Amino acid sequence: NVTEAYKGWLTYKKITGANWLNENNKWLRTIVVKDHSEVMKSAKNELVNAICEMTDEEPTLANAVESSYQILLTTSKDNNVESLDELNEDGYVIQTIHSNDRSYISLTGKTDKGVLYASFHFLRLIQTRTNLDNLNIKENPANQYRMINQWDNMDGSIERGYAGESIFFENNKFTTNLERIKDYARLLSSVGINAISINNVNVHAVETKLITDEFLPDVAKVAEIFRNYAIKTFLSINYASPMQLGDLKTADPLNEDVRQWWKEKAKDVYRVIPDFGGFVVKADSEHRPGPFTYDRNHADGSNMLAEALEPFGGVVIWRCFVYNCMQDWRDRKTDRARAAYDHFKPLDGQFHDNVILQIKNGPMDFQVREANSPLFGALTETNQILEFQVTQEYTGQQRHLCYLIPQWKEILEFDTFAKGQGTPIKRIVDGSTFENKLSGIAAVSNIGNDNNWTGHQLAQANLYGYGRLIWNPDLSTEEITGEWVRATFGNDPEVVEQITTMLHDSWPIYENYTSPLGVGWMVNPNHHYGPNVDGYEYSVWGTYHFADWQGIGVDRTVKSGTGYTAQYFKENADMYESLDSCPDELLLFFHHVPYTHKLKSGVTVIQHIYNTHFEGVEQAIGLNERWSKLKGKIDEERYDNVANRLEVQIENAKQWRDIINTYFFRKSGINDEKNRTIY
Ligand code: GCW
Repeated sequence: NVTEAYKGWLTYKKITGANWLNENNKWLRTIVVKDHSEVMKSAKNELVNAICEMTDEEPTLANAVESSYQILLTTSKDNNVESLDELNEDGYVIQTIHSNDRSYISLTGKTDKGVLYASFHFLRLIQTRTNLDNLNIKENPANQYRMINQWDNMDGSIERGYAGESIFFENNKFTTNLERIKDYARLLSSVGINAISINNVNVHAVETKLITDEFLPDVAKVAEIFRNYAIKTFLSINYASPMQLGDLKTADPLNEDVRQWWKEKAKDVYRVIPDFGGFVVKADSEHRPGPFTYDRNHADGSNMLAEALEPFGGVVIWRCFVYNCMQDWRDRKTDRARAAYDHFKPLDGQFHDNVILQIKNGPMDFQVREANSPLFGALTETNQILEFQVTQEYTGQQRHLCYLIPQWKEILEFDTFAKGQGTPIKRIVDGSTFENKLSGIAAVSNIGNDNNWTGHQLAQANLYGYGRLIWNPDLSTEEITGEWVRATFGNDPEVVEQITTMLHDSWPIYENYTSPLGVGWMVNPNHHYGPNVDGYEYSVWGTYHFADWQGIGVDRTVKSGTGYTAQYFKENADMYESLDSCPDELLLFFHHVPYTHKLKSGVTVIQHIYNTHFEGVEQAIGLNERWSKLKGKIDEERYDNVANRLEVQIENAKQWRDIINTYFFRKSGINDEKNRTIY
């Protein structure tokens, strides 16, 4: 159903209201394309289709700039554009050029990829009604790898997917609906994504065979679609493949037969897909096989794969989500938060230069609030990329509204002090601080085959914003939101205002009625939806809050706890170690305190829990009221989708409120100062 819900931010709504069009239509009538690669064709097609939809006039195509008022797509230098030398591989310049004999708009890239990105940017300018007479824009992406990870299984299910089934696989085969994959490629490349891994990092039996002749031709077809949109394709692999696919008795990375097996395998893959990106690997993590079985470390494991891929220019993206998932809750010394650092910091400098470590933003697991991974800044000689989660596993599963751009911005801006003050995470993962050869950001996708891709219509903003933010981490949340809302819903000021503020308020609202003060979890085991305070309290996963009748929180200090705070550089270690300087929002992540402990905000911990949970529900109700003002201003499909989900959100928020408040009232015996209903 190619409705606006489906088109997302590539909704090229017909431009109504004559003003903008009268002034700017002159620029939109002819497109000159200078060379004819597939990527260039994608750019041209997007422009032609979009302009046609927006203006009702199909632009004509030409081979050279002959008259005035044309759009020129080119990678060549001979068109009066300055500053081309300042562009990197994916960069571009958009310029309205007024030369002696003619005026035209040039979309120039150093490569055809840049031209594609410029074209999408140019269309965004039209969607947001920018005057085109004097454009002068230069863009270089800050990050080299701008990646999406699908957690899709070949049976069609998606691990942590909340928007239907896979668009790639069904019934243990590849889909035949390649058109939908192409539309996904358009969405991704329109925000600058340049890499994708198409299968779940938990690689099960059938998916293990993706790197065999049985499936490689299908992978090649998908890779071709993505290639045309400047996106490289990767696969997640099973570390034990030599045993499961070959007839080896071991997957020991130092075993010669194993090494040879992977070298042959890499040849097979590159024979079919010469520009294949490489392997994504989840090893020794949550029961997945890995080098630990053979008493080898993660440098041994990843370097072995790196050697196999190296002749073809491939890379190994090796995840750092390695921790003991068979912990005993009675053991207070083992701390899951420490795990990634403890495993990988000692290996810094031992990885081949086509290995990239992929590090989750936090040391635990994509909670609504947690500390930032202390590995950022600690690895000085290792390629790395940061991993975000766009899919809302712990943030409402796309039934609740939770706009994550503000959270990601906070993370990227966090000062690690790795090279003294002014070493934010964004400058570590972009490779500039330690001059890494390979660097960037990846994230787990939130899409499935629901007509609107993301289940919750407004969750599209998280995918859009992710791409835009990692292209340029200096963009403000407001800029990103503004673009998305206008491109998606049009320029009606009331629509723009309501949706913008709803998005901006949504993460704090979700935090208010879920787990408090950075402690995390308190969700139902397995599916992770809905409140269950002790759901993970006595389990093996290392995810505890330690609430008793007197207090709550995880003591991660050096002085009396797990010593986790020492993994940070001194300024941050000191800040978190001390109760006085630890920020409120992370208090229970770092400290175990009595319920009567006074926060910097002036209220006690227990009163904070009560207040935020009552408030959170009221705020969720407020979101619904704001949305209802837009009835009639938005098409029904999108309006109803959000309205229905907001109803669910309110009911679930009440559930969260009452379970959390009741739990802590019963534990602590302390009354709510305002005597509100607690059960
Ligand atoms: O938090 C966990 C998720 C798993 C996921 C894992 C990971 C793909 O609950 O579903 O597995 O993270 O990131 O590997």
